[in-house]
Amino acid sequence: MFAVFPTARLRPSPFYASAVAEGMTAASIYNRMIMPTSYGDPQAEYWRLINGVSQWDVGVERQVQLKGPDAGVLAQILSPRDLSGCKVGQGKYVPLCNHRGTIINDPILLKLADDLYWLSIADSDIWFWASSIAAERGLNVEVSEPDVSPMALQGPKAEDVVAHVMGDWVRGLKYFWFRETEIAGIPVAVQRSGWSKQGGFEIYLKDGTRGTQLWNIFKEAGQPWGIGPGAPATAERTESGLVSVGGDTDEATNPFEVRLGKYVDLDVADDVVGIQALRRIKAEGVKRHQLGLVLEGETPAPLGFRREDILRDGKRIGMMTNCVWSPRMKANIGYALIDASVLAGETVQVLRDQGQVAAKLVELPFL
Ligand code: THG
Repeated sequence: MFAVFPTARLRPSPFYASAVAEGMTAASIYNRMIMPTSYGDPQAEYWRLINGVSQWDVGVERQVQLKGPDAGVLAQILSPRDLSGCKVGQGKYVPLCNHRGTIINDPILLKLADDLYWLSIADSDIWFWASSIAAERGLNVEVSEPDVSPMALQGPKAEDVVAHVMGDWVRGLKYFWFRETEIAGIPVAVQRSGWSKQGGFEIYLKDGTRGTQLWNIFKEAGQPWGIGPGAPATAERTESGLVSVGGDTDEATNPFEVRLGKYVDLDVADDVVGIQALRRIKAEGVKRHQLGLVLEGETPAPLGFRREDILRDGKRIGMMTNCVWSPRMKANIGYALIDASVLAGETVQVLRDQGQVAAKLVELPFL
């Protein structure tokens, strides 16, 4: 039995009661909210995501809403990715940087209307950031955190379940595109997205009083496909090469170092936060890069509370930022953030609590 004490300050998600009813056994804190991370059977949860369909309470992915005549201007000022081609109904993955070019969050941006955007954020306080920058730049835009909470359905059978509930039109949604609609009178936005590479959708609930009802609609509809509860899965996301900002990044990591350079357009306007630093970093040459690590050993040995140093020929070249047992690769795998001169194919040593462990550097994604 797991006990936490939801309070107004810890902001339980609208799906919190459902997560408890499903037998949640572990949780983490994300955006100062409770994020369920396990329901007691990590093996079953992993294989359900790989082979079936998994239902996640990801209400912690808060929305920062930009509303008003300058909403689009603010979105572009916050993001070093060129947003000029973004259409209403489209989402885009937009790493956000500070003025030094350090990555501070990696939201999905949803364009709901020409004057209405959501930033569906990872774990940092972008509401404060966006409202400060809007005020300092004198923009005509209201920044708020609306009552919107995503629930994810992930896995190869997610599309069948979501189509069964919402209609076959969802099969035609392109990646990160979404539609606002209702189900049983509950206002939602349905997007093809989610923090896995197994395919799936996110249902953004727009009325926090109806979380249990929405959860149960999908839980019941998913029975023929063997739906069950799950959570963003460290093993799957690592195998798939997804970045966890704040986990795989530190206080100095820029997007180029963690394979997010393709979401940076160096010719956006000079007033975009961080763009001048990013141009300088690119011109001077990026000093670190991110590769995969396949560690020796046949027993699961996940990363503990701290990142672990990586050595080559006895010299520190960087750190291992995550590590997890991969059920499909049958090895401990992780990410290395290391000197850009050290390349895939080389063997390095990771300084673990149990001693030095040899690891091979490989290109990401693993699978
Ligand atoms: N869903 C929603 N909000 C979120 C997340 C989510 N906010 C926080 C966090 N996750 C943001 N991080 C990511 C990281 C990667 C992806 C999505 C959200 C992703 N990336 C694909 C990839 O890297 O292959 C595709 C990116 C692209 O090329 O456009 O899907 O999960 N609502």
